[in-house]
Amino acid sequence: MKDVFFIERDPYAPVRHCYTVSKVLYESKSEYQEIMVLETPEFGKLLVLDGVVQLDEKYEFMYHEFLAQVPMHAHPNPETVLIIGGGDGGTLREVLKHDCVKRAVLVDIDKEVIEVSKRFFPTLSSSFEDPRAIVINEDGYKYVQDCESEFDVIIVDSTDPVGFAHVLTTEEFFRFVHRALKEDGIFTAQTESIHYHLDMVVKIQKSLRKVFPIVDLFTSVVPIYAGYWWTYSIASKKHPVRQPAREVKVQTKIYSEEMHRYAFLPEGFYGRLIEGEFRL
Ligand code: AG3
Repeated sequence: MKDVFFIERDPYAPVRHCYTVSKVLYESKSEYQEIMVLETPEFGKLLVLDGVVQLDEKYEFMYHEFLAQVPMHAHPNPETVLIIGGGDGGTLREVLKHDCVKRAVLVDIDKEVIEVSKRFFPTLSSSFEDPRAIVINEDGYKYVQDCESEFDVIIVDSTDPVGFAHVLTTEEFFRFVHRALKEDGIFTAQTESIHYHLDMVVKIQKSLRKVFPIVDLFTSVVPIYAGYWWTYSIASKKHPVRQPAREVKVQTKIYSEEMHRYAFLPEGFYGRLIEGEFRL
């Protein structure tokens, strides 16, 4: 049999990943996007939305653990958590590892992504069975506008900020998030590649600084995302974020107290990057 390849349609990166595919397991067009599930010999299954690979079974933990565990551990006692996007359930799984969480609301605009994840990605979507999980199919941007002092942690696990996810990177949205958080709440969002999307990272960081007193950037390696070196923006009303506020007791593959600190860029380097004194 001949090898079959899938070439990713990354909207910004100057390189395109090409995957060897053993089987196309699912292909459809939902109300919002094209959804595909591909089987690969190297990465396990891939979830592809609008031509961009969102996750693979082999390395998804390197994204989900950092995105969720850093804000969850920076907060001393997160009880109520809001996830915007994240319809595959990976971020929800990480959040629900914490016994202190009483309620985790996941708002994803596209219910077909949740259904597809339930069918093909049980190690991520089993989190939907947890009685503390509340799933809402709505536009997260709209949902957050009606919340006030409700959440300890808010996490955005979105697709690239093109199309309907773009509004989730605006200063206006960050103001709604600020209001939706409790007085010591923490916000985190995935904010793309540190080199290919640096202008976007800087813009997001500067907008967050207009709204929150504490703003920072952490990174992790995600082997399937172009550039590999991925950023997460974090903003806090009160708690420092560069170290965990409590002991790491949850089971993880890569996240630890040490990795939490390591994920943050040295202050001088971070400052020069955001001020545009240094370009990657
Ligand atoms: N969401 C972020 C995917 C970004 C990939 N972008 C890219 N390669 N240009 C992942 C969702 C997983 N829960």
